[in-house]
Amino acid sequence: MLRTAAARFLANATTAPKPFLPVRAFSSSASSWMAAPTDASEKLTITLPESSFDMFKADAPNLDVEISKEQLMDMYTKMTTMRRMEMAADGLYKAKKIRGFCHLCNGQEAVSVGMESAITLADQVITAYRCHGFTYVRGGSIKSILAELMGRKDGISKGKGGSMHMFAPSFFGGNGIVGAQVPLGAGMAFAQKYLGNESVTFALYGDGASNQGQVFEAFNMAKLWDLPCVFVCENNKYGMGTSANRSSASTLYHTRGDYIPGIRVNGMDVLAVYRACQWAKEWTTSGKGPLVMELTTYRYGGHSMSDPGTTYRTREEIQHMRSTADPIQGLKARLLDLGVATEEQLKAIDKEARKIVDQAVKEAEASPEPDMKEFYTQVYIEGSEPKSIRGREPGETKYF
Ligand SMILES: Cc1ncc(C[n+]2csc(CCOP(=O)(O)OP(=O)(O)O)c2C)c(N)n1
Ligand SMILES: [Mg+2]
Repeated sequence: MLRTAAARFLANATTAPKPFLPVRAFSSSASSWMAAPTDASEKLTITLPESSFDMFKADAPNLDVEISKEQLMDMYTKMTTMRRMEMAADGLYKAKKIRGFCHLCNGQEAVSVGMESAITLADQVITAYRCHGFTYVRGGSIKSILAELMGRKDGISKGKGGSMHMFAPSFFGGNGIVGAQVPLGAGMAFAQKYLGNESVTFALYGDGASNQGQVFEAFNMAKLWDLPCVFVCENNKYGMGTSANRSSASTLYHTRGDYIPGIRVNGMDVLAVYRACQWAKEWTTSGKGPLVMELTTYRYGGHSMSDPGTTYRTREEIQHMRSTADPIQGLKARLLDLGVATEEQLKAIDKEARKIVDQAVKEAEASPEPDMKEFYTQVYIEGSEPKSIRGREPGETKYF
């Protein structure tokens, strides 16, 4: 039951462009909220606003979310820590310690956190370049993410991948080619079905990828074979400098699977994302075939750090979204309204998140650059290398 501040906040969040997100277990040191006098495992029922979902060829999920205080606090902790991590990356980039591409997920935290809360590591996730948050919720450490961004040995891809190429258990990246991960996701779902695993693949793509031919080829195969695949369009209203309205003849992304049922979800509300992903998992693993899920969200920054993000949208719009639809503030209002946590407890979590991230920054910076011989590892499966890899000039050719 939503009351006062949370109700007002979420009402605002749904008048403007809609978005959302979820979370999973966190590192032990951030558990100061556990001191709360209430039973952390006790389940609450929270009824989502009706505007949380728009449906296409399917009935809406039940709006009642059954969730424990522990889960709610975990979501808050993860979103707060993720925001802090991305703010640290922003600073490191501006200090020129991170070079090249860097795609931050500030504003979109409810997507990865809500989804992760609804699934397990038996389920699989694959996304595009905006992957730091997913890497974190799927089990990558903050140090390994920041070290990867700085090209250090302790990076999650040994410092050889950078912002777009991070992987974790049941998380298949981190893909830099627009749309390429969508058919890969369908293939991953095919493997799940073929092996008889009762699990689902969430394949994410942006509004900027949604008109690609390969997306529709993947839809077709997934429906022909009724694969347990949820195609998730993260609609943050803009691509790399172009608004969705200018690049898509239809921005009803949840309907664009045609013969595949769809759901549009408020992607700025972590609980709506959580509920939608639970529903989508039940749907796909019960043999009903694929779904298209649109998560309406908003990125506070540009496409990447080199895009100021203010040439194709106004500063006022960004400010409006921050002040009326922020996913962390939305969850905070709910937690306070429901009496799940006090202002002090939430402040303690914020403080702890800052401490954890500051420590991770220090450790990542202390990590050395990878050894030069790492250039040639993890390119081919050991034993299958060709005789040589051609360099830019003969002297640089590597002979195995
Ligand atoms: C095949 C291909 N074409 C073009 C690009 C350059 N490019 C990178 S991201 C992007 C658009 C991204 O838009 P969207 O999917 O909405 O992602 P967002 O930045 O909003 O998260 C483009 C055109 C690319 N990486 N791959
Ligand atoms: Mg976009």
